[in-house]
Formats: sequence, C-alpha cells, structure tokens
Amino acid sequence: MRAWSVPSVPSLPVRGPEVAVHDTASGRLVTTSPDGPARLYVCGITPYDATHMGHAATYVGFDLLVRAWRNAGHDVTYVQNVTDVDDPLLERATKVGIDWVALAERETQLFRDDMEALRVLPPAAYVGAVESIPLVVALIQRLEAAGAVYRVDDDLYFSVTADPAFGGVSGWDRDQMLEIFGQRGGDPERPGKRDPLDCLLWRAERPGEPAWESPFGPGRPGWHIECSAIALEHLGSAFDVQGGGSDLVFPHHEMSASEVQVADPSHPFARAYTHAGMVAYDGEKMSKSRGNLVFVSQLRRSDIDPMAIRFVLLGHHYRSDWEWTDDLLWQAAETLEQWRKALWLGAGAPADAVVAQVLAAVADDLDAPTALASVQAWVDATLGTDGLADTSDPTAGQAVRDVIDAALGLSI
Ligand code: 5CA
Ligand code: ZN
Repeated sequence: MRAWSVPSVPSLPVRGPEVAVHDTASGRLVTTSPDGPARLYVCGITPYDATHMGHAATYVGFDLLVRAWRNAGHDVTYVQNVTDVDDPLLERATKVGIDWVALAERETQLFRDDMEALRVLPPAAYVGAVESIPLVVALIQRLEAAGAVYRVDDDLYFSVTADPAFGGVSGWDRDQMLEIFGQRGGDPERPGKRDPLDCLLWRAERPGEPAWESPFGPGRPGWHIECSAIALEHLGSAFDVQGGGSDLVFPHHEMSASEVQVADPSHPFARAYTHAGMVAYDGEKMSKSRGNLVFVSQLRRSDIDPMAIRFVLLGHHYRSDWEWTDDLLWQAAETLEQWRKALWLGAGAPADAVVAQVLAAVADDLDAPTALASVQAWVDATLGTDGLADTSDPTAGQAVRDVIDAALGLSI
C-alpha cells in the first residue's frame, strides 16, 4: 500500500543521545542498540472511524521514536500495517450498508491525510492485511510444520503452549488473560479448543463474508497472525521495537510474538515492546465501539491548526493515560502564538542548552512534556516575560525552530 508523503525534517548540527524506551516485557527502560537500521513495527489502524485522537496520540508517540533514532544517527526501517479485513470492519460496513473495501479505502485515505497534517513521518512499508494473505498462509504452514496448529470445524487455531515464552510480553497471569481475551476479540468459550487461550489463525469462509483460497480451504486471516507475518517479512525476527497502544499488550502482542517465536524459535519476536497510554473522552477510553470520538479530520475541517493538535498530544507523556478536552486545544493555540513570536524574533536566549535538552528528553523514553518545558523556558527568557529579555544569541530562533521540528515534529 501507499503510505503518505514525507514532511521536511531539518538536519541538526548536533547528534542526540542513544534512545531508551520502556519495555512492557521486562517492565524496564531499555536503551535500544540497533545493529544496522533501527527496526520498528507499529500496529496500524483497522480502517473505520479513523483518525480519532487516541490513534493520533499513539502514532505521534512512535513518531518521536523514529525522530529520536534519526537524531541519534540511525537509519530507521519503520513498518506499519492496516487491518483492512477483520470482524469489526466487516460489521461496521454491514451496519452502515457500504462495501467493506470502499469503507477501508476511504478511512485509510483519511488516516493518511491526518498523518500528513500532523507531520508524522511515514513508514517505509505500509502494508495491508489483504495484500499480505500469501505471507499469512506461508507462516501458518510453518506453524503447522512445528505442530502448533489444529482445527476446530474448518477454522485453524494456534496452540499457545507451543511457545515456552508465551505470557512473556504482558507478564499477566492466566486468570487475567482469560478475563481480557474474550473482551478483545478472543473466543475462550468456543468448544473444541485445546486451550481457551488458543487464538484463531485462519477463519473458514462464512456466508456473506469475503474469503481467499488457501491450502486450508477458503477463508481469511485471524488478527494476530496478520501482524506476525507482516513484521517477520518486512523486518525479520528480533527487531528493535514492537509498538502500539496499551490495549494491544494482550492478547494481540502476546499472540503475535508467540506465533513468530514458534516459527523461528532461535529469536524473540522483538527486543522491546513499547506501549502508548489510552486517551479518554467524556470519562472513558476513546474507542470506536463506544463512539466517544474526537476526530483529527473534524478539527482540521474547522480550521484548527494541526500543529495545535500535535502540541496537545506532545503535552502528555506517551505512556500516560489522559483525557482529551477542547480546552487543551485552545491553550495549545495560545501557547503556539507566544512561541511563534519568540521563534521568529531571530535573536534569542542561547540555544545550545535548549537544543541539547530537547534531544535528551525525547531520547529518554520519548519525554515530550519535558522537552516542551525546556522550550517554554527558552521562550520566556527570549521574550523577557520576567522583564529581562535575553537576545544574546543571534541565531537562536533558527536553532530552536530546527530542533523542535526535527525532534518533536512541530513546524512553527
Ligand atoms: N488494527 C489493529 C492493530 S493491528 C488496531 O488495534 N486498530 S485500531 O484502529 O483499533 O487502533 C489503532 C492503534 O491506535 C492501535 O495501536 C491502538 O492501540 C491505538 N489506539 C486505539 N484507541 C486508542 C486510544 N483511545 N488511545 C490511544 N491509542 C489508541
Ligand atoms: Zn497489530
């Protein structure tokens, strides 16, 4: 699939530090050490009701990682999927009476436009589930060869017990897994399964549903195997970071990892699993199923500056759960006005320290709020909000504009 266009990124006169991110599997901050290009997979949208502020927060969060790696001198290979066939998409298409392919295409395009407006760097490979069906089939065959696949009626299931490391991504106990599995697309109660936690690999054709030919009969991929197959093909095993929102820790990232680890037992799926917090609205997680959504495209249509949206997102650490309010947007617009004044004065308070602080904060578990606070201090010094304007550095404005663009994706 086509991704979206690349925003301009200024090159910086100094390098940023190596990048540390929080790893859900170990519960620790890990310093990434890419050998060759840094390899990142971030779970993409299921294309209906895109792009709400929760999606935007997650992709802006991982955009900080891409930028931090680049600023540390690494090339980055970034892969993202589009779940362009799955139960929730088909259900929505039926409900609103539109063709599921048309719905997926329309929403994917909306997502591309929103990502472009938010200056999110595009993945090198933007890959749909439908176009990846041959990869999925090949991976299921490898799992069959490993003895990890069985049938329930005409559907194929993955045996989670085939992976000795199963459970290692979430660290959850079995009761917790059983409770959440059913709420997030799993079917723990289905009769005929060997273990209630086993997940669907291939769903045999049902009347009225799309299906593709395969050695297992006509059908379509289960959800987790889609990301396993795409990541393995486009990044290989033991890639640097598997990312997504915290709602994907279990079962999605657990299952994707186990599937690949059974196919290729010599490596872990990823070296780190990094998760963004959940954005809420009206007191609950913003989600398509609840319908409490604020859309990037809606705000753009009412002439909201996309940089103000990005500013709100950056104001919250990517790992924290937080609640969207319209007030945040008005405050961001005001702050940007003030920043613009300082950044375009030309001369300003010395820039070296703030440049280093921004790079260090983003490299330290993508701490955008700390980076913004450093810039705010520089803006205050430059404008003399305490009565003492400091314009001692003649090129400060340009230097600070460059670092907030390169590291934070804010073009002001
Ligand atoms: N297609 C799958 C991943 S393979 C999927 O989860 N799609 S999604 O459209 O539901 O979500 C897309 C991304 O946005 C995922 O990484 C998900 O974790 C994240 N996300 C969804 N809702 C929120 C939210 N309220 N806050 C933050 N991130 C969210
Ligand atoms: Zn995924």
